[in-house]
Amino acid sequence: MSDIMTLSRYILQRKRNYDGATGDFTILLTHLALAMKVVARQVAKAGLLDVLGKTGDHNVQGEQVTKLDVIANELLISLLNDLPMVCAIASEETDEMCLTHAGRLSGRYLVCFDPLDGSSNIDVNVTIGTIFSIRKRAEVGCEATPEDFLKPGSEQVCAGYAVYGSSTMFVYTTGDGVDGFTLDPGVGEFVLSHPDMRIPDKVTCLSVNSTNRKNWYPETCAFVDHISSGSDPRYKSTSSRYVGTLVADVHRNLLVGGVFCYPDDRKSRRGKLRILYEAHPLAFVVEQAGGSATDGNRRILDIVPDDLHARVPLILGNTREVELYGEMWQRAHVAEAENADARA
Ligand code: AHM
Ligand code: MG
Repeated sequence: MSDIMTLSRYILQRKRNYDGATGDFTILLTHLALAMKVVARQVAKAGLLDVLGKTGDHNVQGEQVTKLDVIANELLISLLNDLPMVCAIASEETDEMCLTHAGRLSGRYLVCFDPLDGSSNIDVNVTIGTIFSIRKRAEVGCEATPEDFLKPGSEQVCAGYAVYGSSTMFVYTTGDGVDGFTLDPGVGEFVLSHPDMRIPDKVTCLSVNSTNRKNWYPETCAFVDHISSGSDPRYKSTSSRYVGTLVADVHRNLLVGGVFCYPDDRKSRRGKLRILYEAHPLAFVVEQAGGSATDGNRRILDIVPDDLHARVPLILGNTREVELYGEMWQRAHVAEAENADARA
């Protein structure tokens, strides 16, 4: 191997092309990547932690054995806490926003994350991941407030994720395409393996939890039936794939083409997935890879959350299918309004 493009080299090279760069963003992103390397190491030992955990709540070194999502959350918070460019953190695992020690007054960046996405898969050794999103606040010199986070997804300056699968990958965008890096465990570095990722224009996978069908609204039934019926040649080789880890489903669909769908339904009226920690960052990545994301009626990146933990219906992947879902949503809502008029 005569050359190796590590994540840090790559970020530094990009920085040279950007006037006015202070290096703050480079430091922030490399710390996030470091956190994900540490989480990957913990994930690799997950079964072992569990075995040790069963002997009591302490491992052989006398350390407390904690659940992996708590470990990942605490690790990310502690690394970001010491960075002077980060003023505040919002995590899916934490009720309130948290001001950092080092940057609470002067830091420009706000960071959101889902420390371990796919929690139900942790104990069964199935792919899980970490999702992150970075925003810049308008003013520095004062403490950030939760309102600083409650902005449209189009204001993110960077978003990405790590997937802890057969290998660990780190994928991110700063609004100029999407690049993917694979962790080389021997070197301990993320190495550029998937430059300029683009979602292929074919629907290899449809990812939806079909057991929720009993609660679905008509647009979701119509959409899934259209793709599954086999009548449209575009979906001849489409297959159902659902990991139950959002980031794993989205990552796979980004590589092979497909659409992920976690709609609102009669049981979860606002959907299940969180805007700040899941929908905004993954919509940013998917759009930058040539795809789209909607809640049925609105582009995900235009949605302004009304709460740090607000949820949203999420349909994302190939643009054609995301638009098709939007058309079915419109049709279903027009029909519903006509029925209501007829009854009045
Ligand atoms: P989590 O962040 O607590 O793991 O929950 C979100 C997860 C997503 O990763 C996944 O797409 C979804 O929940 C699966 O939900 P369900 O089991 O209802 O299909
Ligand atoms: Mg999640």
